[in-house]
Amino acid sequence: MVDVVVTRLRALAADTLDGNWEDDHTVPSRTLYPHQWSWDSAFVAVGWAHLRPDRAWRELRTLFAAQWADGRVPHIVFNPARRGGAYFPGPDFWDSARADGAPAVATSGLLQPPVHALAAWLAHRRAPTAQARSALRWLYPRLVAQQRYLAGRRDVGGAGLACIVHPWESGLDNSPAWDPPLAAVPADTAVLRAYRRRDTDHADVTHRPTDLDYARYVALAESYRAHGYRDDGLSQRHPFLVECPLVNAAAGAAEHALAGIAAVVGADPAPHRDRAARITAAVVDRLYDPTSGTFHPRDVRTGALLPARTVLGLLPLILPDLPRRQVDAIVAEARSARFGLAARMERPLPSHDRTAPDFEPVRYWRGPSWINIGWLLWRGLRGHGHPELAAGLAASMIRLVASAGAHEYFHPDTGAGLGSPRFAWTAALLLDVLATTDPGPAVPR
Ligand code: 9WN
Repeated sequence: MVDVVVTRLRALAADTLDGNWEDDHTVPSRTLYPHQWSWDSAFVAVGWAHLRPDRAWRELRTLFAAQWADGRVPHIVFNPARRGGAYFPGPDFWDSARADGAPAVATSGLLQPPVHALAAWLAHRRAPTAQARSALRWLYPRLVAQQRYLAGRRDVGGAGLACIVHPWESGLDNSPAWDPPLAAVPADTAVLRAYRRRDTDHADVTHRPTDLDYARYVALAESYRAHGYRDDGLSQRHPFLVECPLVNAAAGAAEHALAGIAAVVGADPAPHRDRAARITAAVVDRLYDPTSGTFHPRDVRTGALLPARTVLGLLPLILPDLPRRQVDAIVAEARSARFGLAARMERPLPSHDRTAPDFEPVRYWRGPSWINIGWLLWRGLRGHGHPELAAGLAASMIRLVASAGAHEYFHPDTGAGLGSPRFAWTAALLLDVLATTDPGPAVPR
């Protein structure tokens, strides 16, 4: 019976990925997100590696073909066949063609968490063929350039961590983590008279970021665009500068993955190990708060840690060399009533502290459960010797998709499917979880 469920889930995931495939990349969702997104592509490559490794490599090659001269990997690569008003902010808004070092294809000027080296490494481990080695040889210098950009131009705080200049760069756009620095961004919803949001054509308005959030997103993007997306002088002029635990933990995990990739392509792994150790030390030093016992983003403009206890605080667990003290602290935080992680989970993992007054169960990154976040934490738990908790989380994720489908996100109490119904990374990462897990009796029969 369980095998039947697993077979059905694999078919659903394969069908979802296939339905979102667009010749050389995968769209996150056919309705809401009709272009290529950066971290989505990395997660999707992990899934394609189980079905069609050729597509995993194609996906990553398409994304990195749009890398900027300075090494940044843009958070959106626009599909020229879909020009026009399919998504806001679209290519005309970003106007990348006018920026120095932008690629020929239209892109945004922002980045997203650098989970690509990890994805490439996992895809190679799943199918270590000649095709995979050749793709890794092509990707390696580009992945290194991506890391160099983060560690160089984006180290605005000067302490060895990358800064994000927009909440979209965290991937967790309207997380309560960003409320204090966003509140300091001058914006007026009247700006939205000049533009039209497209997200609310396809998704329930109560599930999405608010108009005030969007006004601030637009103001920040316009400010960065006005300076040609250059990073010099950010500390004097840019209104949002934050060191994010996820972006930096992903950068550290990327150096570990690059050490593995370097060995495959004949490069020296040692510098990657050194950089990984430095990033982990900086993440602990700058973002861990011994009083709260969890990680927080740091606002570089004020110097303060941002107080919300969101799921971002758990994600440094993906660092393989995270010290035991912080591993234990994250596990305690994850097991608390705030997140409810358990060997048998009663409810899905939320994206925000469910005991907080600003927890919102249906509004995007302010409470709902997301499979990519669960997958990252699941990997961290397995890597740090917590197989039972990892299995509990895996069973919870499998249950969500088995009962609601490959949705974009899920209600953190009821497990109901929310957002886009055929979402690429949900399908992709579910395949990875299924391939690594014995789902056991937790899967509904
Ligand atoms: C802005 C594509 C992306 C994800 C992000 C998610 C959402 C975009 C939006 O969709 O962001 O980048 O328009 O809301 O927050 O994590 O990569 O799936």
